[in-house]
Amino acid sequence: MPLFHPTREGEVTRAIVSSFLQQFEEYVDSDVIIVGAGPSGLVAARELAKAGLKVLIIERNNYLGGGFWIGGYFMNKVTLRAPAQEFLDELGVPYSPAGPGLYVTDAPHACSRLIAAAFDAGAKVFSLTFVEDIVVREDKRIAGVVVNWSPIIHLPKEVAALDPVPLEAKVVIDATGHDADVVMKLVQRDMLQVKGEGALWIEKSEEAVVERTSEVYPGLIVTGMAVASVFGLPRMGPTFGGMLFSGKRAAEVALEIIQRSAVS
Ligand code: 48F
Repeated sequence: MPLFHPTREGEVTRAIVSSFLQQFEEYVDSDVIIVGAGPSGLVAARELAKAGLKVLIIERNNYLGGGFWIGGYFMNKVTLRAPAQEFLDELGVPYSPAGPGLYVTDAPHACSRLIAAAFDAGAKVFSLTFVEDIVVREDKRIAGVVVNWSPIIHLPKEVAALDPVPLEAKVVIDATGHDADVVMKLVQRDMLQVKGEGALWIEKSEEAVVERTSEVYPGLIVTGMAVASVFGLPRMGPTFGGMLFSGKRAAEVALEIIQRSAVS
C-alpha cells in the first residue's frame, strides 16, 4: 500500500495553473495594492487584511521580506528599539536584550513569522512580479499599477516589446524601500518632487519615518525607507522598529482614505 494517494502529472500542473489564474483574475482589482514585501509592506498588508480589505502585495523578488531577511551586514540578526519589541511579542518571536531599550533577534525567524501573519490575515502575494508603472486617472488620482514578470524586465526591448498589464486598486502603497520606485514614476513625469535620502542617523530617522508616513499623491501612500527618500530624512541602518511602525501607520492612512471615499 503506497503512502501517497495516486495522481497524474497533468493533474498537478492543472492544480497550479488554475489556482494561480483564478487568483490573478480575482486580484485584477483590489482595495489596496502594496508594492514591496519588506517589513513595512508586510505589516501594512497584515493590518489592512485584518481590517477585512482585499490586499495584494506585489514583490519583484522570488523571496519575501526585503531587507528583513538579511538583517544587518548579512549577519541574519536585526535590532529593534523599544517599544518595537512589542511586534515580536505579538508574533511570538524570541529576542534578547542588547543594551538599554535595544533588542536583537534572528532576522529569518522574525521575517517568516511576519510573512505568515500577513497570509493568515488574508493578504495575497504576486512574487517575481515587477511594478513598472502606475495608472493615473483624469481626476489626478492613482488608480492602480502596471506589472510584468520580473525576468521580462531584463530582456532587450526587441525581444520583449510587451503591452502593459494594469491592475486596479483604491489605494496604492509604495513600500519599495530606498528606491521609492512607485513614487519615482510620478517624479519622472514632474507630478511630484522628492528630496532623496539623507545620511545615516538612527536616533532621528526612525521617529521621522513613522511621523512622515502619509499620502503623498491622491491614492498613493509611502511607507518604510521610501518615506526617507521622499522627504529627505536620514537613513537608519539595521534597526527595524521604524519600518514596522511605519507599516502600521500606512495601514491607518489607507483605511482613512477608503472610509472617506466610501462616505462621499
Ligand atoms: O527594502 P525593503 O526591506 O523596504 P522597507 O520595508 O524596509 C527597509 C529595510 O529593509 C532596511 C532599512 C531599515 O532598517 O534600511 O533597508 O522600507 O523592501 C522593499 C521591497 O520592495 C521590492 C524589493 O524587492 C524589496 O523586497 N521592490 C522594490 N521595487 C519594486 C519592488 C518594484 N518596482 N516592483 C515590485 N517590488
